[in-house]
Amino acid sequence: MTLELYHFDRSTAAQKVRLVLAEKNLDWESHHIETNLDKRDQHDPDYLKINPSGVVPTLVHDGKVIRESNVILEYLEDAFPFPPLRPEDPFERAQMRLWTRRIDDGLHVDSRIVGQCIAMRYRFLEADPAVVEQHYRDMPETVRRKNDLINNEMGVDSPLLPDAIATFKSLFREIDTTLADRQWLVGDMFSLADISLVVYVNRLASFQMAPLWDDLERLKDWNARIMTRPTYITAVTEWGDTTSQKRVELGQQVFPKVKALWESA
Ligand SMILES: N[C@@H](CCC(=O)N[C@@H](CS)C(=O)NCC(=O)O)C(=O)O
Repeated sequence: MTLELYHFDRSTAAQKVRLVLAEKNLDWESHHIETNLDKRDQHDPDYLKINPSGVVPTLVHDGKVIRESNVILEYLEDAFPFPPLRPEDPFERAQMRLWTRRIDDGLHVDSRIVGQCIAMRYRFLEADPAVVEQHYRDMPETVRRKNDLINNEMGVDSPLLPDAIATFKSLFREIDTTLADRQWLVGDMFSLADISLVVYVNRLASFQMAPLWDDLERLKDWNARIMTRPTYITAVTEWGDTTSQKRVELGQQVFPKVKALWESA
């Protein structure tokens, strides 16, 4: 049996797949796809054959290609059921899927909007314009391209940012409320719901935004519980910290503006 993962170290979508692989103690072969502007491996014609959207992650199990991180998580659960990360009870399973689909319903796009407006845009502003132009010409996903072009130009004044911040605020409050009488998001088990969402909390924190949810004690405890799991350390922390010095500085600079958006959301 072989499992191969095409992934990028700091990608949220890849982090959650690596977390599941670690929880299930599965061996896998790494194909590191450098998605930065210097390399742009995600647009390599050979990679596009297995992932036409030009994004990571992609899982290959005994030659079978599976893409879309939420689909990959459920696939791993079906193919390798132990230890389980999905509740047995049909109602709880439905609750778990309501949490995970939030990501595809907009959270992932919103996370990119926030990241691009606060920090990532500088990579594009500082790069050779010909390389940037080629990058966006090669990018298969139209929404991603259109959003980036607005966000690269406007930064924290982007018209897309207020709604993205509002999505995070309401999600984080909902997580905090849900945790009032339980340790994990669904039932009494650590599940794909917890794994999928925690990476977004930490992504926003890497942009120095954690003071925004300082009042959400249960969310903070839940986050800390997951971050101290040995699997989080091997699957996320050891693959590299997203909090570069530049990201810290940029996050601190725009914090007041983002805070105002959070407060008015
Ligand atoms: N819906 C996809 C989204 C994957 C995605 O957006 N991956 C990002 C990294 S988190 C990526 O590959 N970005 C490369 C790019 O935008 O060019 C999934 O969940 O697998």
